[in-house]
Amino acid sequence: MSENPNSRPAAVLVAVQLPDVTDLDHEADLAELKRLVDTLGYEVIATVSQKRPSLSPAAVVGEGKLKELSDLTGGKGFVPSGAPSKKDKARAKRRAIEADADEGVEEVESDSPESGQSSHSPSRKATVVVVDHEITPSQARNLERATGAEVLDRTGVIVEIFHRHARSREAKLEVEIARLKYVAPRLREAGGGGDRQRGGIGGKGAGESALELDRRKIRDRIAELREEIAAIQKEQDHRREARRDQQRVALVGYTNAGKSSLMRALTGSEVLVADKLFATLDTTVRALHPETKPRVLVSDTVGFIKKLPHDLVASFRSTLDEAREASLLLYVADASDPTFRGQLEVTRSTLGEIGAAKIASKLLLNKTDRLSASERKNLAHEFPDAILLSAKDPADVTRLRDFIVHFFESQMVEGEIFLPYSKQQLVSEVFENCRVLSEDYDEKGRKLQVLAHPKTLSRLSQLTGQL
Ligand SMILES: Nc1nc2c(ncn2[C@@H]2O[C@H](COP(=O)(O)OP(=O)(O)OP(=O)(O)O)[C@@H](O)[C@H]2O)c(=O)[nH]1
Ligand SMILES: [Mg+2]
Repeated sequence: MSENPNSRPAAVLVAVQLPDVTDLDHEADLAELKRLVDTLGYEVIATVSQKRPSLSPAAVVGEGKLKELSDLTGGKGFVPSGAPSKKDKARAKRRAIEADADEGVEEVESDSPESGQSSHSPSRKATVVVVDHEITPSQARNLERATGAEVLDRTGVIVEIFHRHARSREAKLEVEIARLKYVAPRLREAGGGGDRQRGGIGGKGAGESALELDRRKIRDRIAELREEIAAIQKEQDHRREARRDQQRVALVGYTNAGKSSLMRALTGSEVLVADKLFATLDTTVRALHPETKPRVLVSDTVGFIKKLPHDLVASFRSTLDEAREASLLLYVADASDPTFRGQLEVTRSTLGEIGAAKIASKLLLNKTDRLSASERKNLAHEFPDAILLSAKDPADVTRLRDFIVHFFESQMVEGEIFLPYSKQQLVSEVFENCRVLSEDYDEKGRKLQVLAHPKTLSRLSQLTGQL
């Protein structure tokens, strides 16, 4: 699809540093946006940043900065008065997201741009402007008209990455809903302006009805998608129901922290590991390997990020259910990232929002192979309860596995299950869900001394008719 696979479209980042944001946080935000934009397949050639008490309602940055920005894109540098021209509209419509360039993206070093300045390579003009805030449709349109470039905000970038990375049917459907929700309000304003221009004073009604039609189509499509998702989720609910009292642990955390790498190491599965943001959008559940008796199921989940739009989080229901229903949450953090403490906060608050804050958890400070011995020592001191590890170190993974196994063992209780000869078909169920310590037979049936989770014991007792 891309015209020239060797040249990635050039993008410029735009950000306002609000009064309550420190220089360090501002730079970290921009570095993260740069990674997001890079994951999307653009090359960031410049950053325009400005300190302001609030976003300019017209075009995010002030007039002077807007001019500076437009020099980088080859635009007019101001918002022309009057309705947008046909050319403007065509440009605005053309999504600069055709390039399917999400393969082979290299890691971006975070050469954070300096606050309040712009850095640029004069060799080529940017065709995309990415704003590090959620902006209104009219701000987006004004920026588009002043710069002549495609304008995306942070949410738009994340939605597009999700769109590219979704693999399972459910993830694809969920992303389509998020995209439609994101596009719908923008359609309202972009379409409104154009229609008024075309129809003159009397044409407004006709224009709006065309718009209404679009909005109705979007609503219908969303309803259709929701139905399809509901059917898929019903199936998943059945599957989850079957796993209900199995021992479950979920890997949760910021995007790129190393959740999938740990999933691979713990379960021997071939889940996707990539140095991209939001590599994983589908939930995977696998048994801890080598297998334990009873089995422990490990789930890999979608990563979190700062300023992740709420409905986008909520849409990943199955991944969140995995976290909510786990008995143990492993909070994975990339300890080699200087901003990991802030990332951990995002993880904690997002999990809090979905009602998973009370679940037993363990902090895993990952990627310690990238740290010096003294950095590791300081971290161990700062986080005395955490496990410091590297997903790449088999000895560390074994330690983690031991921790998981012990966690579940400590919850198990000893009990007795009596299986009458008429219920021998349940024997495999018992062996799958319990650790059998001893067996005895009498004339009525089989007596098993087991170690199991209390919930499992009571369910099995019900099945065998002892309760
Ligand atoms: N050096 C080092 N790199 C690691 C470690 N763990 C993961 N990585 C690398 O970090 C990058 C991200 O790893 P993933 O396992 O895909 O991260 P994730 O948390 O699943 O990320 P998302 O699915 O995008 O949310 C990959 O390039 C991994 O190879 C580690 O312990 N040490
Ligand atoms: Mg992953």
